[in-house]
Amino acid sequence: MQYRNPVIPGFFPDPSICRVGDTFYLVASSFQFFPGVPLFESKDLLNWTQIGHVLTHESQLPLQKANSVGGIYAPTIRHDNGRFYMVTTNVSEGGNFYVWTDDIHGEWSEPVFVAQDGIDPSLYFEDGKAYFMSNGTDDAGVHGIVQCEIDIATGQKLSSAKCIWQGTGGRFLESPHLYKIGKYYYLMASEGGTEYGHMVVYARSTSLYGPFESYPQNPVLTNRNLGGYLLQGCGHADLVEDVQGNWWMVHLGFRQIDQWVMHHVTGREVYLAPVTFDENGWFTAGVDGTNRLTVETDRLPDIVQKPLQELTFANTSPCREWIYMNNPKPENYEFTPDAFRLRSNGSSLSDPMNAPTFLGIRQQEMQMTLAVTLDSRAQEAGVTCYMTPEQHYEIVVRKTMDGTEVFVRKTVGDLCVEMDAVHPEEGAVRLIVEVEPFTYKFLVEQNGQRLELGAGQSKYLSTEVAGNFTGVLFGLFAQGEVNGKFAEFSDFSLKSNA
Ligand code: 6LW
Repeated sequence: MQYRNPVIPGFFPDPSICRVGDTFYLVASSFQFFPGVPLFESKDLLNWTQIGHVLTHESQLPLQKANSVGGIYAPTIRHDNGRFYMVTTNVSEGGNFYVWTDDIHGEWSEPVFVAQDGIDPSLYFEDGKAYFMSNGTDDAGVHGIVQCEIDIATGQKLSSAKCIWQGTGGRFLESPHLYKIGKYYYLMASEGGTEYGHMVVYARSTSLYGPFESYPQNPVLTNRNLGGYLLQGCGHADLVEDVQGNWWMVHLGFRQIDQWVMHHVTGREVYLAPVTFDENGWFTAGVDGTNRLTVETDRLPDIVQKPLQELTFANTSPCREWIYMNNPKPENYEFTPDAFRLRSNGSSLSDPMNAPTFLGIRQQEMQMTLAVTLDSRAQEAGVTCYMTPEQHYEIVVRKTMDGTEVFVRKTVGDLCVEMDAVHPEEGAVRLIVEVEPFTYKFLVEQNGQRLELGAGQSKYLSTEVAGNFTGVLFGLFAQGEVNGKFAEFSDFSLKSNA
């Protein structure tokens, strides 16, 4: 059979996976968005259901100081002795911490902090002991993958941190994970940076603290030499064994908007690659050390991979598919079964720190249609294609002295353009975004009449332009004067045309 990659499309970077019984669990980074650390489950590695988020309370996730490259970086999920742990870094406040739960569908604990620097923390459990590692600096001042034993109840360090590996010489050694498989400890990491040079590397040892011997054929997985292939940036991986005893790797990668156009807007997504051990205890991954958009395998017989379904307000919910920017002020949001109501808190989409009233849902494909009905009393409300405070396009419905105007505003860096406005009658309008690989087209509809408002080139919203770690979100927003008046969004639809 063949399976399709990505297995989870859209901005879900830095995947980490574990299996408990016959169920796989996966988490991803969330940066400045709230709630934090999306959590998925799957029975078959191909079809994933988002069951919520790990960090759902402000006490677990203070984001007041998080800008568009701040907040929550690379999480790791592990299970030990009946308990799930998720360890991560809030780079804007607090550093490395973990939370735990005994009920994966329930609430997680308050944060337990670990006084060890570095990002991309991971946990390894053995014989009742817990080990913490990160890509940081050890207690002797040596930089690399550093490891210490911790008290898992308190987060206290029980040993000094020791650098156990410095990688193979590529830049940005990151995302370490340790596994014991057979007689070896395997230490897997990434190098090359999370762009086009990204790669997965590993080393092994018979001891937990090394010395580690590098896999002679490193990198074990990279698409860096696949010029002109849509899937790029493969790295930041985690391993899991399925019930049948097959090994798999989940890793991040991204899809360019076109074969020869090195821009991507859908963020870093989740990819799956088969892993095979040889008789000497080394493993290979993917298709000749690369990963592909379709992968041939006989390991997943009879599994039907479901396509993306149309998303509506009925089958999505706030705090699951819909996420806020930074810590939201609940009084500015109202929800009914049919509508989301938003009112301005005075900040705007271009405000670098102060989060506007906003609910966003990920762009998961490069060909999509979004439509929503907006009945607004707010000074400004609408639908945005949002990457960062400096990169966003939106349809704005603005109230003026003379009534309502609808227009497209495009912000790219310090350039801001407002296109020609149309003037609908009072009452609701339907806003439509036609998403294509190279463009976002914006339309407005009222009384059966559809008007084109303009278009924006997708590449200016890309990660290559924005220089960030996320992907485009389609956001519903209200901004401008704080007048207590709501903008009501209803009849939402987002569907893939891919
Ligand atoms: C993350 C690092 C990375 O901490 O990107 O691709 C950083 N890898 O491991 C942010 O997602």
